[in-house]
Amino acid sequence: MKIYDREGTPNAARIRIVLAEKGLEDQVEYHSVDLMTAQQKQPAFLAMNPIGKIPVLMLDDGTVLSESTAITEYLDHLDGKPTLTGKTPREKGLIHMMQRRVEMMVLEPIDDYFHYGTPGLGKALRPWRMPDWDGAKEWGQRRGAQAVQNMPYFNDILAKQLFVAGDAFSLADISLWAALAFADAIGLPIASGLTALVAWRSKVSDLPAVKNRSGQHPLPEDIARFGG
Ligand SMILES: N[C@@H](CCC(=O)N[C@@H](CS)C(=O)NCC(=O)O)C(=O)O
Repeated sequence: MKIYDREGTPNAARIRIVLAEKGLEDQVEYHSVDLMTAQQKQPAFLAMNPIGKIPVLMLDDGTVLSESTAITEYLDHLDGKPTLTGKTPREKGLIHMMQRRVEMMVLEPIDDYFHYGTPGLGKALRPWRMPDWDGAKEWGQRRGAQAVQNMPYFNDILAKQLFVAGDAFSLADISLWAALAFADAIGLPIASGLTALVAWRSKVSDLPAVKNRSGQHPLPEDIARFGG
C-alpha cells in the first residue's frame, strides 16, 4: 500500500495513528506531498483525488481511497476484526455520528481559521482559496472562535464517558485528538477549565499509537521557506 500525505499534518496524523493501532505500519510506503507548493492541486495528484487534499491511500491493485474516514474503515476491516469503527450497528452509528460532529464542530472550523484567519499554507495556495473579499479574514477568525465555543460540548461528553463515542477508543477519538493538536499548534488551545477534555487528551496522547505524534500544520520550516 502507498500513502500520499505530509507528515505532521492533522489528517495525515489521523491515518498514521490508525496504521499504528492496527499494526500495519510496515506495510505502507509513504510518499510526501509538498502542500506548500500546491502539489496536491496539480493534475497528477488530482487524478487520484479530485478534491486536492491529502491523505490518499493507494492499494497494491491501484485502487485509490481518499477521505480519512473511508481510509480508516478500509484499514480497520483488513484483518476482519474492526476495533476503531465499531462492531455492532449501534457502535457503528455512534462512532460515525460523533466523528462527524468532531469534524463539523471543531476540525473544519479550525481548518477554516488556519486557511483564512491566518496566512495558512502561504502564497502558492491562494488561487485555490476563497477570492479575496474584505471579510475573508474576519470569517476565518469567526470560524476559529466557533471551534473554541464548541470545545465545551466535547468536554461535557467526556465528563460522562471514557471516550468520545462511548467506552472504547475509536475513530471519533482520533479525529478529536488531531483537531485539538491542530488547534493548539495554531494558537487555539483548550481552555484549562475544560478539565475532562484536558484529561482525555492527556490519556489519548499516551496511547502507544498516538505518543509523540504531531498535528502541527504546516511545519515551521515550510512557513519560513514560502512566507505567508
Ligand atoms: N476531509 C478530508 C480533509 C483532508 C484535509 O483537509 N487535508 C489537508 C491536510 S491536513 C490538506 O490536504 N490541505 C491542503 C489543501 O487544503 O490544499 C479528510 O478527511 O481526509
